[in-house]
Amino acid sequence: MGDSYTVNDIQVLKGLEAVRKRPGMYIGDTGIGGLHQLVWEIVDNSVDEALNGHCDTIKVVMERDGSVTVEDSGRGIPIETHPSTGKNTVETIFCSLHAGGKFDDDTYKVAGGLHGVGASVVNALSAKMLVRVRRNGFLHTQEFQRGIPVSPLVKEKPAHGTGAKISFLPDPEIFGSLRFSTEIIRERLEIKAFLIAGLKIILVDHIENTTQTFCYPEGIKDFLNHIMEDHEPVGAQPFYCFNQNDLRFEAALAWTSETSGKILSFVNSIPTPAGGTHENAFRNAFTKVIRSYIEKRNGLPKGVKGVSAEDIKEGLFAILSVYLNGNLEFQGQTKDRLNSLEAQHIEPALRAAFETWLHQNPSQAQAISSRVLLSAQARLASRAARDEVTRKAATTRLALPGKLADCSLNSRDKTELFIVEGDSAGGSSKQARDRRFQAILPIRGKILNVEQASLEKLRNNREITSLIQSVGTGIGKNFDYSKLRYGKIIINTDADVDGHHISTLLLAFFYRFLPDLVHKGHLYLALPPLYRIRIGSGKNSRVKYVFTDKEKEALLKRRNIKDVEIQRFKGLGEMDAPTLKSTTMDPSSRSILRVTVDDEMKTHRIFDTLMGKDVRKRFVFIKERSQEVHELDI
Ligand code: 28F
Repeated sequence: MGDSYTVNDIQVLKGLEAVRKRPGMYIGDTGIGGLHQLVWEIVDNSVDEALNGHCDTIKVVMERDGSVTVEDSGRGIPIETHPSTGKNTVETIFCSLHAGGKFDDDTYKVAGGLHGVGASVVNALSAKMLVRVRRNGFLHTQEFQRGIPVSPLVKEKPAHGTGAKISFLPDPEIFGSLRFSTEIIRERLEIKAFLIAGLKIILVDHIENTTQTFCYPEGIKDFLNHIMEDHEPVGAQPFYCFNQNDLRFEAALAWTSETSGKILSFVNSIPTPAGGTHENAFRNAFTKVIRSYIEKRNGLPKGVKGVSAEDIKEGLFAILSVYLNGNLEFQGQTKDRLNSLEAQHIEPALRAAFETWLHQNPSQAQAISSRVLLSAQARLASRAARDEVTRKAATTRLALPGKLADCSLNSRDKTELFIVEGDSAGGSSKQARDRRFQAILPIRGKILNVEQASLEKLRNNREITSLIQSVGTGIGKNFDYSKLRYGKIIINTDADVDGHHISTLLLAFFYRFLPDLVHKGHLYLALPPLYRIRIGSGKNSRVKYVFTDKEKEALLKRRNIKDVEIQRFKGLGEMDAPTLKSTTMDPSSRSILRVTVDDEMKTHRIFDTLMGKDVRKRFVFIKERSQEVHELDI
């Protein structure tokens, strides 16, 4: 910097300071997610060049020193003095926070990321950054530290071609973890390569010494094939359409005969896992076209009144990629739901394209409409079964299930229902409870997996009916919150694998059929200990309860004690009443966790994965999550 500060310099410093003070506001968090956000911001600038047809190759290198280098074959960042700052354009882009909108709305038709402030945010949060630009026949470089230039823009040796190359080292003062994940970066880069047909993306990892190249000449058609893996499309041939005019978008989709499916949507090549306006418009378009096709051609089968958006979704695999010009608006806790209204305008174009395609491909159209009618019929059958379960529970409501040991108090805000596994745990819980406000319902064995079971099966499941009766509210359209009989519903299962499985099944049941109780915070998990450890003997002995093997090992190692007695609880039934009381039942000493739903979509997906039919998916999930589960903190 020069020796006199201008108003501009002060503004720049203030901007960067704001980023360093509240990094979360700009990149979400300062953990693994925020760390990787830095890479996305820089890569997205290269991707913007590619999206606008100026770049065919992007290379991302994970360096041994923890820095990342991103290089593109675009036009290179302009180096001339920028009229609004009086500085060169590189410095302007990398140091001014509020010079958003890519400075000039005409330069870029579409842009992703933080609307042009991405580069300065990454710079502010990097201990070091080196920018290299090939342009006008020369290499130009400039260096920064924590967002502040430490060199001028230097014109170096002559260089062929054009492009930008940026290396940055995330600042350890800001980030908790500095370890980039090849897998996370790979996944994101592969998606970019799928979304921009023909773009070549190379990922080099100098830590593991691996190089991977992604290039998909058929773009989202290749992407659809990839996510469908070994799923057979109904009607053999996927539908594909694109629009290059005012509103740029592309879609590829196919139905399978299975019930699972996957819709992946993107805006300006950024994933929108929670959907939003574009995805809704997409669903509407296909629902309307298929609905009118069925009504015109076949007519609806007996008993089926109409085709819903849900029916269309069943077995559907789809990629939707939309590009918008203006500022993108996102919604939701994790900002991954698109909220921009312009995206709705894809609906008429999608409808027209799909309609034409159906008329030109009658055999495909026939296969797809049969497939959709099948889900409509299945939906009606399960609705009928669900209503019957509710009716049964509702009519016998006055007679509470025989297995329920009810409490004497009636007031809902003081009472608690403990759901325990098996008669033996039921027996000891009855001894340990305070019968004035604590009720016990023993459940036998594993209750039905509600994600997989047809609703027909639910109806005949005794455990489920007695659960619904005890809770009192009814389910489905008969749900009545005012009839809730207990303020806390506490799931108390053994601390072993079977116990975890049963509590997961119960959680899934509540989440799917009594979601209001979960949202309103009535559901709890008790955490029974796995071991009792008595340290010392006689009068001076102390007792500690521990919840995991890891915790036990840690305790024994830390204390380095000789005189210990360890008791492992095989189940709640084996615990004596005082132990059970103090660890999971007595409000003054127990450990219980309230079940909350942070992110609806995520929870939805987690249950799908845990309880759904795809065993492989379930395995991956459990493997990936197991570490988190061990670290569960109370
Ligand atoms: C490794 C990361 O950041 N690549 C980029 C360009 C190209 C242009 C540009 C970037 C111009 C006036 C803002 C070139 N020629 N890779 C990158 N490549 N930025 S960032 O322009 C920025 C605007 O203010 C570019 C003509 N127009 C644009």
